[in-house]
Amino acid sequence: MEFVLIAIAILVVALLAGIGLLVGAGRRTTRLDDDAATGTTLTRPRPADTQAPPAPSGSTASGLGLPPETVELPPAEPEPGLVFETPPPSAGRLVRLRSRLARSQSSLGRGLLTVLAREKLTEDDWEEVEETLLAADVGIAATTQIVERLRTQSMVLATASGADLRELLVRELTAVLGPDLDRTLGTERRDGRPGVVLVVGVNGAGKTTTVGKIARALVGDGKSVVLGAADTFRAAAADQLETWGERVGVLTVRGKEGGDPASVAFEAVRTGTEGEVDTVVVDTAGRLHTKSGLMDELGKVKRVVEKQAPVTEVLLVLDATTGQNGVVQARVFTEAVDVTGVVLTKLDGTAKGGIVVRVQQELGIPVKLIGLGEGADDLAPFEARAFAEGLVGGEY
Ligand SMILES: Nc1nc2c(ncn2[C@@H]2O[C@H](COP(=O)(O)OP(=O)(O)OP(=O)(O)O)[C@@H](O)[C@H]2O)c(=O)[nH]1
Ligand SMILES: [Mg+2]
Repeated sequence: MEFVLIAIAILVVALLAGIGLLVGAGRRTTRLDDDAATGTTLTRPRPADTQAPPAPSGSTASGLGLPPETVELPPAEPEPGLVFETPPPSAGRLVRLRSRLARSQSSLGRGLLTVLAREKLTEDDWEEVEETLLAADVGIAATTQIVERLRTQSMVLATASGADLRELLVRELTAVLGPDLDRTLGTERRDGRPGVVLVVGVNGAGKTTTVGKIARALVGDGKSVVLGAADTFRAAAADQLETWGERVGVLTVRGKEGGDPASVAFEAVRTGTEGEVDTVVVDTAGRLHTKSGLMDELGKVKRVVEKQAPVTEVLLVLDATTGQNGVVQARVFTEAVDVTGVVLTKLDGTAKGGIVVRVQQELGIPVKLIGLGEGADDLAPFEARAFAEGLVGGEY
């Protein structure tokens, strides 16, 4: 009799668990991981087969009381009726997007070309050239270099056609943009571990948007990606990131609002390592709940992540419209974490495209990516020549 009762109890429990899993599979995202200590949840778009809930990851398994096993990320398939977007590859994007630098063009390109086209250049004209470059935030050192080089070519300038002048200017601007700097993004797997990209910057600079855009570009280049929502300052930040991920079928690891950012980052990298993805991209906060300094916290996030895998790229996101202020902020970040590349966002909204030159010269760090709009694919790998062409404007 006892055995019969036990058997019935087991049946009832199994039935309830089965119903629970089916209901769970109907949600917008599937919850794979619930780590009580960190409150980390792992979500990704629900697999198409609703009858078979996704295989739990190692951490999930321990959360559910199942034996740990290797993480096998469920196949990335959209919910019925939804189609994952296929973003364009990253190569050649700047050439396509360079006209977005139109505001810079109108002040810098047109301004300079008008002066240089004058028949005989006077001291006043050269001063005007200098002022135009400074107004575009090119910085004193580079401005001096450009003006000096143009002056030595004034004989050539006197007879040059419009197209020749434009070419000359593009060449001089390219030269101060550091055409030979190594701008390779550290996103590749190394020694059996994913590339880890940490994205830092002040509040509102465009970090989350940039992480989302990077994920799309990587997917467009055929890479597998996991996102870490280590901005736990507000829950909406993780939602924002998750939405970016879901559109292209990328998994987001997130934590509780106010939780420990380092744990979320750690968990994201662990998931990426076990799932053998190419790249883990970690978004961080520009503000904190706790009194501990943001810089201390970022340092901690990096140290904790490195227990799993080396951080292969630290990207500092700077809002191009903030000018000198942005450069000052940037120094603080470079002291806290070893920044390896700069992302300049909102270059579509400023006439000060020359800020790229200043940032590179004053920080000694290459600009690797630029944001040229709010659209999902408005992020481009930086290329000196294409950027100079964008600044000068005209037909190419
Ligand atoms: N025009 C333009 N807007 C951008 C660009 N990059 C980001 N933005 C906008 O900037 C705003 C802030 O972007 P977020 O990505 O939320 O900034 P964040 O650094 O994550 O901000 P916090 O999480 O609050 O620290 C959003 O409205 C973005 O759409 C860009 O390249 N061009
Ligand atoms: Mg953000």
